[in-house]
Amino acid sequence: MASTFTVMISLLFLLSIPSILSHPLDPLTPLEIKKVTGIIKGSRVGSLANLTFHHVGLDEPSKLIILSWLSNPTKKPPPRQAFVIARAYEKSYEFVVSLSHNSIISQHIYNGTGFPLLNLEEQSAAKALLLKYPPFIKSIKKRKLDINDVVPAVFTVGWYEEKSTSGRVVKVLFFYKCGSPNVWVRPLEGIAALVDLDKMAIVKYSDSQVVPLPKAEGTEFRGYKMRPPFAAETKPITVVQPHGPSFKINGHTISWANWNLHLAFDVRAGVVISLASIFDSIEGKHRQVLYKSHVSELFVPYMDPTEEWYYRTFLDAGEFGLGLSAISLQHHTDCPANALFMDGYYANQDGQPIKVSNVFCVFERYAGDIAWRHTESEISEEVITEVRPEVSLVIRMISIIGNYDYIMDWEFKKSGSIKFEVGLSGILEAKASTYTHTKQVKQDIYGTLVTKNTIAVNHDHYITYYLDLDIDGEKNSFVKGKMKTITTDGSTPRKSYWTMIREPVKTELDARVWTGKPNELLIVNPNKFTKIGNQVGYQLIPSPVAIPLLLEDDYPQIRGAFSNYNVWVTPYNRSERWAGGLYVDRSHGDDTLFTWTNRNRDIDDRDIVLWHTIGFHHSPSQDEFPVMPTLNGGFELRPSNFFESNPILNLRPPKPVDLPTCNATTP
Ligand SMILES: *[C@@H]1O[C@H](CO)[C@@H](O)[C@H](O)[C@H]1NC(C)=O
Ligand SMILES: *[C@@H]1O[C@H](CO)[C@@H](O)[C@H](O)[C@H]1NC(C)=O
Ligand SMILES: *[C@@H]1O[C@H](CO)[C@@H](O)[C@H](O)[C@H]1NC(C)=O
Ligand SMILES: *[C@@H]1O[C@H](CO)[C@@H](O)[C@H](O)[C@H]1NC(C)=O
Ligand SMILES: [Cu+2]
Repeated sequence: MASTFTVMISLLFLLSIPSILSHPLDPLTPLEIKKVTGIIKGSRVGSLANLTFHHVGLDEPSKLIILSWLSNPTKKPPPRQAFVIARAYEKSYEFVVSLSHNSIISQHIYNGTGFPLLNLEEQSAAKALLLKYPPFIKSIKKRKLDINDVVPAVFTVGWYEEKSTSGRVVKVLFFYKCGSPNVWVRPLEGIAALVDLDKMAIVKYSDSQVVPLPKAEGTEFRGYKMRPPFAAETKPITVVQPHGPSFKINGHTISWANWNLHLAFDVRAGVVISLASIFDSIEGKHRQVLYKSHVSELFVPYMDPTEEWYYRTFLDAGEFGLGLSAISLQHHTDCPANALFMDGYYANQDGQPIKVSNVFCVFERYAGDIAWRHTESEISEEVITEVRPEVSLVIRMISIIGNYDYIMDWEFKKSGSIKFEVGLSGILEAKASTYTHTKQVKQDIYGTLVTKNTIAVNHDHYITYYLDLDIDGEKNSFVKGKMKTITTDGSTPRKSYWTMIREPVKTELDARVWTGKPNELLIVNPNKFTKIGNQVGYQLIPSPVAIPLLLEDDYPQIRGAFSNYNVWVTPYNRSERWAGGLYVDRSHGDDTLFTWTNRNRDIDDRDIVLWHTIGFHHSPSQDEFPVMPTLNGGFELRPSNFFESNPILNLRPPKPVDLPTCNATTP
């Protein structure tokens, strides 16, 4: 009794005293998650049915409210609200809950196409169902395998205008762990089950063929199991900051060098960066750059059209959640020795807060790179050399979507650049096959034979970023600079040169771009110029580019239509955040960046959002087996006439650091 009482007192205390560190964009705290789901469970629909929670997150105050609060942050922060998607009676319920009034502000049933994020508990339940299913047990016996070594996994199935299976169904597929933890390269090809998640029932089961199980040998990846000869080793290396890091984390606000930003965890997007502003020493104040940015969707279509594989066309952010799939980062390996860590919280199926410790790391990167330099040797009296080392701030999260590991970095530079980088690692999605040598292959195998009996299937990764830039204010414009070859009139020995023709883009459809062509893409503030008259802006330096190769009317491409172009610009709209739609699982592609922009709205001199998709066409190779060395790609947002001159010109040369272990000795 006494302990319950104390807990209650402390809960009340925590709830009633606003933390001095709280910021209106902070993610829901564990207490807030409990409170929100408790209110919903106590409501009429909650008391009649067993609601399952699929999305519990902050319902952000409007931009207007945030900006007005920012102008005077000592003011009381705006009231906190949560946005929730729950399932009951095979329907998706949307709730907006007020945390200050402990009440449901709005509630309605979503009746459009598609379903919310899959929660982890229902995936486990679907898998457990199969392990007790007599026909499946029979299939395993038939193959002379041990059911205790079977590892089931849940796969989303997309949408193909099916008449028969309209519900919230997933496939359960099977893998084998005896002899190696590398289950993804050892599929029990030919066995598949279709499970209805709402009914939690097997609706279809098939055991169509027996394909040899790929051998365990050569698939191991655990360090302690490795035997010589080992790969070449290098001597120990680390980053040492004897005076500690140069950044400060205050709640969720991070300040470092000339940058200020807010970092939040979201169950769907993972990392959400807001209110990134940079100090301008000439203007003597912080200037707005990025109102909000996060990964909006991750589209991974596989290229095997056969019965057992055709449906594998994942929309990972909206189906599995990049935050929900994020792991606790390891000190010294996932992040360098000088990293600090932050935790994240999400709501499980029952609405209980679940902690993911060390879900983000924040560190200063110094990898021996150069921020700027010049050696002047034309002046005869002296040789001048000025060099400024590059030290940047990195925020990292790693999501594990089944077999793949996505390492996502946000890097802030003192020069004003922001780099967005993705590293792909993990295990290739493999198909078991009878082939043991490429000589036997006489037809399309939809991938690469990476070892005997194992085909790594061709696929793409498209990562779409939501980039709400607010360059010195909300009203911005998108400018396309076309580089044009000009033929001279013969008055000069040169026959040609290129010039830049910059044009503001007025509407959404004209803003769609393929970045393969030599273009300069700018978000500018059309109402602000430098002292000498250039328009203040930021440039998108795109990369890497992957042009979709599927037909535009193919079902996966309709659902992933946001990859039809790799640059889009839309007018800011609070409800347009998820490029594949809010309800992505089994969606029909009727709520995508593609459908929104077809309205061809005005985007000139207003609050606009830039969307950029980076892509990888992945035709696997043996070098990526049994674990894939990281493949990196990313893009940069770089100041373009944003500052009057190089903002780090007056960065003082670094003082020599004298640390006992840091001097390289010349042999
Ligand atoms: C809700 O869950 C409880 C406990 O698991 C169960 O006994 C009850 O039948 C469920 N109610 C409904 C409406 O599904
Ligand atoms: C779906 O909801 C909308 C708006 O709430 C309503 O106008 C429409 O009739 C509903 N459609 C169905 C099929 O229930
Ligand atoms: C905002 O976006 C939603 C979803 O696309 C749309 O229904 C609504 O009309 C949009 N609002 C405006 C003002 O464009
Ligand atoms: C490391 O190098 C610095 C600069 O060359 C020198 O002053 C210092 O004595 C060296 N320290 C050690 C431990 O060798
Ligand atoms: Cu890949």
